Amino acid sequence: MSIEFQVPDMTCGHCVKTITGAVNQAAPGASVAVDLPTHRVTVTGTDQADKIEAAIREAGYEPSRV
Ligand SMILES: [Cu+2]
Repeated sequence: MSIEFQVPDMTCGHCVKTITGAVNQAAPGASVAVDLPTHRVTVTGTDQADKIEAAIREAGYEPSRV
């Protein structure tokens, strides 16, 4: 099962790094795939969607579940 977020304000490599770090911290052991051109973050190996969404938000971005 994978959890997907759309993060429109993720715009560069720095954002990718910040968001990946936040997700890793919220869901240790999950794997994170980021597609910058489509602003899509896909997380697999966890069911902690709410926790991950909160972590991305805390990192300063506006994620929405897809
Ligand atoms: Cu950026």
